[in-house]
Amino acid sequence: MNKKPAKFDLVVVANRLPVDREVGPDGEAGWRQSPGGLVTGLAPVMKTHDGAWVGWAGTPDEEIEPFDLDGMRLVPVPLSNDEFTQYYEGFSNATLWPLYHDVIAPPEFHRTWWDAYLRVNERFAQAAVTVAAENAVIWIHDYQLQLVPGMIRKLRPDVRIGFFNHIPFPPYEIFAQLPWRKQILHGLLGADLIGFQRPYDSANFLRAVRRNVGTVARNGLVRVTDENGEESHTAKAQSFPISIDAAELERLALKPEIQERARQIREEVGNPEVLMLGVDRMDYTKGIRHRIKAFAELLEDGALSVGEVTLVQIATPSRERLEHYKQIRHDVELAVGRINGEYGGLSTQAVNYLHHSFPRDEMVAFYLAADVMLVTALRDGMNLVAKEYVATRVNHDGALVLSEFTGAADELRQAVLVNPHDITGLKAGIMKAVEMTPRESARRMRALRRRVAEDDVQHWSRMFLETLAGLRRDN
Ligand code: ADQ
Repeated sequence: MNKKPAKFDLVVVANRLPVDREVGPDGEAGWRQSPGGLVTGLAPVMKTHDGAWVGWAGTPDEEIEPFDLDGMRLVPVPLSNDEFTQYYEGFSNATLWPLYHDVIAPPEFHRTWWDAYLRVNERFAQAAVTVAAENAVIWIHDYQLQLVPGMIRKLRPDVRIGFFNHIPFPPYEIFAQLPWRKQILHGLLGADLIGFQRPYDSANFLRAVRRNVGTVARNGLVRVTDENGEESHTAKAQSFPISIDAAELERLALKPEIQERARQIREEVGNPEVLMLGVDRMDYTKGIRHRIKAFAELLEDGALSVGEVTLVQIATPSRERLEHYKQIRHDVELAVGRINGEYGGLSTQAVNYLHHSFPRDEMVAFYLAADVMLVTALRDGMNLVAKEYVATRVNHDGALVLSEFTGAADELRQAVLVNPHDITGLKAGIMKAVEMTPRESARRMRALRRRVAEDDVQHWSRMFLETLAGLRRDN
């Protein structure tokens, strides 16, 4: 009973649809928009542009008809159980994810995973062109779908194609390990505009293009040729650092009930002088172990003491069937157990560890409760947690300790920047944040907040789409 036309002017393609399944009070299953940053950034343009979103609904072996939600057409792409294992867990998260994050864990290369990646990318491309109107804009997201731009260009030369990579693009020496590096580059070069988080990522990509595809890249422009050597189009690579819905977070941070909840959280952990917070997906890229090690050494040295200081570490469950994820969870839980055994008391914990997901309001209450936010990723495309913390500090207090290896560090220069591999330096960074005077905190926080408020996620999606629309079409 859809009244909307079957063709759309703006089509977003991402591995996941921006919805979660929800069972209503009547016991009927329905859908609810999931609170991700991507949907926040795109919702306004989706509504004004007659937009469709193509993606997987989250359960393998399930066929779902397209449906409408909150002014968007949602177009589910099915995945079989084997495809979930090979395309998603395998090629996306056990090959590409570690390869693109500085090989912190060793990537695995399996030809059967690649075959599944190819097949699933083809399905996403087909689904996207089926709903794209003549001359539509198709915006593809992230490392799971790097072949889709090239596939769409072959099927539909009339559409404009944008691609945005949410994770880093690795230095060539690492990328070169990938047996299918040429296919990936050709896939990405199918786009008119290829967006990255940082100029560094974009430069890495252009270097890989120069080394493998042989086309000359200048000012981020690549003259792309087809299989017959004929000039096909110009692709542009550029950085567009993603951000958050800063105004919405600020609105939540000003709500009296959320401020009250922040006070309760402090009370629940024993009203320490300093509450330190870590918020991450449970992922080996996030540097959770390094952070806990630095904290343990500070307790050992007597620089900090339990009772005065506590660390709240929230780690969302993630990719739990993969070996390296089982390992990191095991390592973190062992380290937390050790510290608490060594330094905790009956009613005071050194580390308060929570392995769950929380609603948005509760996350904001945690940010408000924290005097020091610890973001110590070993490599991270951007890191939205750092920006979220800043956006909620409506009283201009608190200090952010931020890894140099996050995209966010390019913009958030007034944070206490650290190299998480250097445990001595990390300890010094944590102490600097703990001992920072209110005046110094306020000076830094004001500058950080200005940056996050100006460059929010709406600005990000507008910049990307305007740049895409403004590119000269020469084919
Ligand atoms: P992620 O690796 O998931 O994102 P991040 O950017 O920090 O990392 O985003 C995590 C999001 O999940 C944040 O919005 C945070 O509030 C939320 N979150 C974390 N723990 C939670 C919990 N326990 N309960 C509820 N919400 C929780 C990838 C890339 C990043 C890039 C983003 C966006 O790896 O580098 O910044 O995409 O492009």
